[in-house]
Amino acid sequence: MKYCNSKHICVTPRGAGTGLSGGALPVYGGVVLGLQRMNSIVKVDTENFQAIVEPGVINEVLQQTVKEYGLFYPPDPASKGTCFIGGNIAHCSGGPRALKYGTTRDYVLNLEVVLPSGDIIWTGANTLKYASGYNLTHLIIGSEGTLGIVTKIVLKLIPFPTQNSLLLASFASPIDACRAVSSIFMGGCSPSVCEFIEPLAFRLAADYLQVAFETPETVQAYLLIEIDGNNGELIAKECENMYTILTEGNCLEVLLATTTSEKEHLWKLRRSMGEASKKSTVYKEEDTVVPRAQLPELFAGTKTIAARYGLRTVCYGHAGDGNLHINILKDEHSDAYWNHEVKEAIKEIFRLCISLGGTISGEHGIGLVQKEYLPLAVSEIQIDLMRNIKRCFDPNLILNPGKIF
Ligand code: 2HG
Ligand code: ZN
Repeated sequence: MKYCNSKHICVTPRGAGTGLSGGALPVYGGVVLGLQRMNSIVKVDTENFQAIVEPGVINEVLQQTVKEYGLFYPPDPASKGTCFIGGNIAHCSGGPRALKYGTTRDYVLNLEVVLPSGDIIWTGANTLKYASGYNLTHLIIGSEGTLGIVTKIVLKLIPFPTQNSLLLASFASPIDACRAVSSIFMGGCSPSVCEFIEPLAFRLAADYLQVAFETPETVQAYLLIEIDGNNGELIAKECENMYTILTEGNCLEVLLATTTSEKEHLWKLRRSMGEASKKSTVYKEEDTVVPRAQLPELFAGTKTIAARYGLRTVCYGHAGDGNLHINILKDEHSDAYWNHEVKEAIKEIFRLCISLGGTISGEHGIGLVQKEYLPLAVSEIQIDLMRNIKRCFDPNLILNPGKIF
């Protein structure tokens, strides 16, 4: 870093490259700094419930390692079998279980960071509480590799929840499904996962995985809901309450996955929906997020806008967080249409999302592909503050240039 900084050579840090906003692309050339070889789990501290890892550790490898000690690292992006912890820090990654357990930000205590100058700092302390000046740890989390390169991560762990139930509720109306999401919480339930899924997403995933998954014509939306904990009776009681709420919310049927293989089958389908969409056609994936009671309006408005532009979309995502992934499918549209008119459709969807109290990215970040839309969501003053913070960390602007703003 010292050399590149002195020579004004761009450096783009890169983890596993599973990011969805082009954040690890070296758009100005220079050096791509691969972190895959910094892949050791330095320590699992079973007394303090902490893990110290390097950025190139795969998310699921960490989860499986700490599970052997009865501990849990909850953040579970769909790409958890491939993505690195370092990339999860860069984007403050979420995933289905963020609903109950929070996102990456909620588990990071301290970071060793190499600054563009080559100086090495720790941003916090290995403590569960921190109020010793500005929180530089949280400033680095979500900075998409533009402020510093994370070389060690101290994570908080929690006890592993030993039991869970997985429900699949089907609805004739996607609006009813979206409405049921806030009813579930207002009815006193606190699921660990509450995913909204359109049937097309299941069909694409089933084709991609070459497995069977029937989506009857009558079903126009699903909710995939998990309830977890350590007390089977309490979980069963909450499932009954959930069943009552879903039935009152016009659901057609509620299936309970009881065996591990049934649960794994559903999760495999859910987690491959992004890849399946990509495999079926060129697509633009959006990561809109609104207060969850506004999901019905976001979904309905999106479909109206897409129809007006003749665009097919497939929607799924973390409904409990109000975080809806809208995958816009290119299909047979021309490149010209795809690169111009479709951007107008995206702006309309983002304006709708913001008008509902939301913003343009809940977990995938801005990177390269959402940069042009950021001013829709944040003010010029906010962007100026971000620019000044960037200049403070990286006065020569060599680190991951061209991203976010
Ligand atoms: C998911 O929730 C990921 O599946 C990826 O955030 C979403 O690729 C996508 O659209
Ligand atoms: Zn997601």
